[in-house]
Amino acid sequence: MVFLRKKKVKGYEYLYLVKSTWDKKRKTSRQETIKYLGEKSAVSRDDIPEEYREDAKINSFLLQNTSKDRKKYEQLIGQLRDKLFTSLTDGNLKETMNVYTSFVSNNSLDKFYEKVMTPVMTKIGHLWSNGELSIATEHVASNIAHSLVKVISDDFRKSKYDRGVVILTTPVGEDHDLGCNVLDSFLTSKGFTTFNLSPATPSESLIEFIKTARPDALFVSITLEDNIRSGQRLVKKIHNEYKKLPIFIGGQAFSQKTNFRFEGKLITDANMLEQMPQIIKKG
Ligand code: B12
Repeated sequence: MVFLRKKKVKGYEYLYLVKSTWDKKRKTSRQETIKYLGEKSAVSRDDIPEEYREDAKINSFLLQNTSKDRKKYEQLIGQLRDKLFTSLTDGNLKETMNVYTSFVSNNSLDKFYEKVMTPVMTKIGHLWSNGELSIATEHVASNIAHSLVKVISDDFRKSKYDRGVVILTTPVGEDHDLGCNVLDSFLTSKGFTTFNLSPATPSESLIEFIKTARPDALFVSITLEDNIRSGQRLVKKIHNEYKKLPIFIGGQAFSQKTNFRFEGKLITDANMLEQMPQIIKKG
């Protein structure tokens, strides 16, 4: 059984998705946090991992908690997405930075990436594929998005925490690397040391690199379905060389179909940044 638990800290309420299971031996129930969802008024259905979204209890809880605050929050997100869309397509890094700083003054970095930036990139992709946005404008927008993520990452790289080493890459053929850069910047903000080898690292180079970097985890990001095979080959080769290295695979390629076999852990929930440090720890 899953349910939402509230915790109050300094006047704010925070929500956690919790799983309760019956421990036969001890004859008591055991509770495990599946996901931290964030500040109550900001939590929406999208934050719930897909497999629990249809749970009646969770839905009714969310309905009850659709407060005025939530509506205000959704409006704010909408406005920020519009501003970000304009600043990215105008090629205006300064304004893009302003949108970012105004959001993170009250919200977390993962929410910025998941609720603001990634949906804006998706919109840009739609407009581009429908011929409503030129290739040139799409390139400008994507380059500014990369610059923003780089500024954010560089800022966090000064941190002295040492929570582990992570390598990130995409398989050969995959040029989309903003996903890797976003993961890189988020993990850096959480105190991980990252080596971002994206895009498209050949497996031989990666095998050599792992020898010296000695990572605690490897992340493989795949955007195009056509590159899943290349991803599977890459993961297989790495796994054969480093049996104990945890390998995580994810990205847009798995937004429609998810039944792919990898010699690693496939993560298909798109909104999972906040959980990553815990997932890496569990290996
Ligand atoms: C920018 C962009 C490009 C840029 C990429 C620049 C770069 N250096 O990255 C350029 C112009 C090069 C490009 C090229 C192409 N693109 Co393009 N591109 C995009 C666009 C607009 C944005 C992608 C993006 O950066 N998103 C933002 C990032 C942050 O999101 P994300 O990658 O999903 O990552 C998040 C999660 O998925 C997750 N995640 C990602 N990886 C991982 C890994 C793990 C382990 C985990 C746990 C989580 C995780 O975390 C991230 C944060 O939440 C998308 C539109 C869209 N829907 O996204 C199209 C899009 C992906 N492109 C598309 C296409 C068709 C192409 C081309 C084939 C076009 C062409 N004919 O040449 C080429 C292919 C190039 C190649 N070989 O890879 C299509 C793909 C359609 C499909 N489903 O197959 C899209 C969807 C556009 C569309 N609507 O048609 N593209």
